[in-house]
Amino acid sequence: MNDNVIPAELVEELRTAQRVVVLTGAGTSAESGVPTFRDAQTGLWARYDPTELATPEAFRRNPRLVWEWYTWRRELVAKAAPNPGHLALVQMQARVPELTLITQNIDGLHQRAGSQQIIELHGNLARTKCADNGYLVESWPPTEEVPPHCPRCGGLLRPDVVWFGEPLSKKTLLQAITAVRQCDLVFSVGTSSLVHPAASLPFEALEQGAKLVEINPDETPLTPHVHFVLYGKAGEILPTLVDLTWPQQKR
Ligand code: BJW
Repeated sequence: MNDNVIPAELVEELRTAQRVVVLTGAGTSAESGVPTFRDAQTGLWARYDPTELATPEAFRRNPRLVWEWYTWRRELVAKAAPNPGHLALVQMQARVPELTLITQNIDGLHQRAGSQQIIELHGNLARTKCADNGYLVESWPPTEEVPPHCPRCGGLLRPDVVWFGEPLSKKTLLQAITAVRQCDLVFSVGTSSLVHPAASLPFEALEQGAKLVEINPDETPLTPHVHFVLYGKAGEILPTLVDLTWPQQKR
């Protein structure tokens, strides 16, 4: 990523912004070795389409398969570390008066990098809940059953994530909408902008007069609507942008 690719106008927008929202997707964790949602899966999982596993129907049809897929992903994420993109967002948050990080990712890598004020739209892989009653479950007795059963009601356990066709938490979505409606600048980073309501958030900001920036190696449905497109990897562009914007405070 060449410094000249980042427009001076964007650097000025970021330097003077009071309220910034960063919306991240799976591409933000790609450089940590976590496959994006629509990338081909590897190994054992190569023959499964993630968009067909992340549904309540898939869980009803084959709870074991879905549980094991999430176990595999949990293990992958445990071995991964935050990348320079995650770390640059921590720096950005330290320098902007108010920065809200909204993530679609369930991997917890922003938290591990040190970001604060994170709105997790699609839940978190580290939490488990009862598929019947929604109780959050911290632990359960050792068992051979896959998935295990809820210690409170006997229902099946599942990850506390939001699958296709399931509503997002009202409170979480409201927090995200409020943040985008009040901000000056929105970054959409490493997301295909295909999945709603997350993909609608930058449009809410646009309606209120905010400037939009997209960071992605590829075009997305959002690209024609943004003020600045930075084609490339989040782990390269974000650190460069932070260094250009606050040059005296090099990391
Ligand atoms: C890089 C990079 C690098 C690579 N650097 N970039 C309105 C219109 C149309 C449809 C709908 C609508 N409203 C709702 C819907 C239906 C549906 C939906 O959006 N469907 C579309 C696919 C058409 N939405 C829902 O079902 C949502 N629920 C809902 O709306 O409920 C309403 C309701 C109300 C009342 C009762 C009942 C229902 C829920 C959506 C939940 C999404 N869940 C998942 C799974 C989470 C758990 C898990 O991870 O397993 O969330 S699906 C999956 O997609 C996951 C992701 O968070 C999400 C977004 O994917 P993301 O992050 O964009 O990843 P990718 O892989 O798509 O893209 C990666 C990008 O990175 C690419 O662009 C690369 O180029 C880029 N990249 N390397 C920067 N190094």
